[in-house]
Amino acid sequence: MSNTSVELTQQELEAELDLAQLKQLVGLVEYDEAADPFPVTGWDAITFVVGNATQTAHYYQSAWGMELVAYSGPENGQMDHKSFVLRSGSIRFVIKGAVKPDSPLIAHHAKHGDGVVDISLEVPDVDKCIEQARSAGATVLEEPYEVSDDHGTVRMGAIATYGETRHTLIQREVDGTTYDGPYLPGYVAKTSTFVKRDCAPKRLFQALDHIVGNVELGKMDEWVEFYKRVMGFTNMAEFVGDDIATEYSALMSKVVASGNHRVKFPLNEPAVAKKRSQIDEYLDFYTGPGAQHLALATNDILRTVDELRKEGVEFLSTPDAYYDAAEFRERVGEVRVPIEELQARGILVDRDEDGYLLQIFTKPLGDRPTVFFEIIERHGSLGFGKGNFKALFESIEREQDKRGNL
Ligand code: TYF
Ligand code: FE
Repeated sequence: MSNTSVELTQQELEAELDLAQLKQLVGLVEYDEAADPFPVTGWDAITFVVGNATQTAHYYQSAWGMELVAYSGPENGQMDHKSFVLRSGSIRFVIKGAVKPDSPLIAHHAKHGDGVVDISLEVPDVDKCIEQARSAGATVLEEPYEVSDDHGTVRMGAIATYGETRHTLIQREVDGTTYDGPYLPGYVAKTSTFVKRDCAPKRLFQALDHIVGNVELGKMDEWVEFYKRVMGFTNMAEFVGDDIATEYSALMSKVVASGNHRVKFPLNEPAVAKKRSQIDEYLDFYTGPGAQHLALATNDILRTVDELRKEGVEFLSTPDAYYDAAEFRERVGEVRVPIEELQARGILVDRDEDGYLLQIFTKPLGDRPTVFFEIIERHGSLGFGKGNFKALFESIEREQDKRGNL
């Protein structure tokens, strides 16, 4: 563990986050970057294709307190679709929706509904990453290329991952100069016309912790191997194995992470159990593998949940029995707020040898039972809430039942 100088992404710097804060928020670890075959600086952007980007961009501002920072669309010569770039802390969401009736986004949306099309990563050397990916057998969707505007030059490439999801790799420093535009060439800076009481962005979440991928039955290990072989990721200890799978969760899960754990990808596959797996339900409604949930990191989960609920965001419920269970208080020990405050909001707690975490899950965000968010507040724990899997999966299954799942 030699390298302590984990680089900050441009977005993290702009969000005024330092390494100590990030370490707490998303559980960073030190690692030997020199030996990394596919160095990743961090998340660059998460791109969603939706049925109505104009309204979805409004929702992320009004309900989720995000800030509009950039735009591309017919008004600036990009006729195919509208694309809104939103920020909260160090995370950037790009929301795209078709304008032209023959936009390729239409077919994508017809097939998958609202969902994540691109998990873009910032890398220091895009050519090195694409070469590594190719030699490890990955599908290269875009060879390295450059785009420029008045703000400078960005170098990009793209590889395929599960389903129709891609990883665009973005190098923002080219020949010693860092691109200083609002997002990418082709986008113009845009601030919101959305006026909210005091107008200040709420920053309800500060960073992205992990993105979970759902893959088909029997494919989880292949995708774990993909991330290890292609991107040099390593396994994290947490997993859901056979035992839990058949008992109540109907899924299997393993986690891979980039060297410093900035980027973490749990991967789920369905398991055969009493009821149809929540992962099968996802695969049916998304029409294949895709991103299932994004975990948004906050340092004040009580405020985040209160603000979101005030705006009508719905969360999965947690029965009182979860907090009343005899072993509960013993298991979780001392946390920074009274348990009653957590219970009043349905926030889950888990503790492991490194510390604890607080987490809560929204209901599906769109019309299909596919993509949802998790809100997570870490206090030392590097896990994913293993101790909550039972309560969480039961809650998900209650929602499935309401949707008529067998
Ligand atoms: O990311 C995780 O592993 C936790 C638990 O369908 C989880 O957030 C796992 C699978 C799932 C929902 C949540
Ligand atoms: Fe999660």
